[in-house]
Amino acid sequence: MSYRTEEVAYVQPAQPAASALAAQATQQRSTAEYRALDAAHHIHPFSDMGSLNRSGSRVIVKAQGVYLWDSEGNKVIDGMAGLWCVNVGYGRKELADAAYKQMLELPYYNTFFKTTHPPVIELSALLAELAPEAFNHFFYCNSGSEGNDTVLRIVHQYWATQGKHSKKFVISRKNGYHGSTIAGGTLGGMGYMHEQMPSKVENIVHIDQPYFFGEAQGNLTPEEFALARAQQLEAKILEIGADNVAAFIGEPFQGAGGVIFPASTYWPEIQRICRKYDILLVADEVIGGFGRTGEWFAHQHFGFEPDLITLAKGLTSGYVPMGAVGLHDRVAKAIIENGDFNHGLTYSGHPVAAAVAVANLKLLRDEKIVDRVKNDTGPYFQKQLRETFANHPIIGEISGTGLVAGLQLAQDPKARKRFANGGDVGTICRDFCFNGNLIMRATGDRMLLSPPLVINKLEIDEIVSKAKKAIDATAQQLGIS
Ligand code: PXG
Repeated sequence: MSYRTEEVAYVQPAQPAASALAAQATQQRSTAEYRALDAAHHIHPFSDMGSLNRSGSRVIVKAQGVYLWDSEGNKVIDGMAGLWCVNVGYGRKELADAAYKQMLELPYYNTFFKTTHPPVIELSALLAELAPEAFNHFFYCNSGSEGNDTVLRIVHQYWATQGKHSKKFVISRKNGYHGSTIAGGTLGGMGYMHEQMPSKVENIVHIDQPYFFGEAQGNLTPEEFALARAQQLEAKILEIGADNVAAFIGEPFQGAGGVIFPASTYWPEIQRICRKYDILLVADEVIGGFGRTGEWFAHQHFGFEPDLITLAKGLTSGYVPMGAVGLHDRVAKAIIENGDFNHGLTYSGHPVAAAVAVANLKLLRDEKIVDRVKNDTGPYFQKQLRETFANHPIIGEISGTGLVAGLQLAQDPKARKRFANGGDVGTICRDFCFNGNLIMRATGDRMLLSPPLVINKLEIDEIVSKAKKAIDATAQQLGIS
């Protein structure tokens, strides 16, 4: 390859007609060619590449609203909003326009060295307007994982400013998910990720999750069980020593871990314990943030007040990568008034990402999309799921609120008995969904739904009826009726 571009006169290529451009943009090669090239050169995240390369990936070529199209022309309804992120749905021109305009105006400048720029200023002011009252400051990064790395840095700095240097431990939960950087992976409680990590971040420990269906013993009610699980935090703090504990982090509801919704007793007790022992409370809002539960932030649904919130995904509806951490005033004050905070990324507050985030948040606000999830589509979605699967022979529990749900597949729903070989049945069901042109994610034997927040009732009906078909087919394959 030659880099001697100065010798080459640049010739503007002839512009193809708009329709030809669109065809090119969506598909330039046959499915077989795409698959062969993908297998030859692309390592996918969280995948067994040998087996994937043998079967071939599904090639997604375009999207609009709540629908995706693959390279074979199949129209697929996206029950997962991409990976829990495309909150405003696909194809919103406002976001593309914001990116285009910003790229021409100022595609990049940094926010180090005493500089800033309009998009990041507008975004910060808008987030302060949309977030709960005490959240007025935001630090930016590119992803949820980096957001949680940033959380660790802020927590550490906060306690240093308070002169409490021994407060180093962060408590998190088994089966929580906080990303896949070394810090995110350590904070998360996924054993299969820990096994493959070269090393872990120090001073991170885990307590049990509030997973009632799978882990409650005896005759505990969901409320009693959730309270007991929250009280494990207190036991862990006493074991480590409150002077050594810096923070507790949790997703208000566990997303990747299976849409696990704790009973109402859980978060108030966690908050009480954090306050009692002077421990920062961090809500990882990467999935729950920006309307998923019908509130702007999921911690508002559960009624607690965190000190830090991690944001990503719905911040830009996934159109471009961006993450952030929101700081409660009391934490922000300590960070602002105590000298250098030595943390930052080339793309902290990237102008194009910030411009897209602003356009996205304005859509969520001005089109009253979050309100609709709370008062209309969310309740409808939950009702349809609960009615459709009432007394279903392999559905043990439906969790969720707003536009997020987890369906527990179970051998004996009434006895809360799960299938042996956790995950096998989920995979069978997931494959039926896939073949039925519904994207529904499986975590073990829980089937997860988290559609774009702009979904309408007809589209909700389509998801629910396709999910029913897939779950019925799964039951039939298992010989259960
Ligand atoms: N926190 C939470 C609560 C998340 O769900 C992250 C942090 C990390 O964000 P980034 O942007 O670094 O990926 C996440 C991400 C799945 C799945 O299969 C879930 C996530 C990511 C990829 C796959 O459910 N959540």
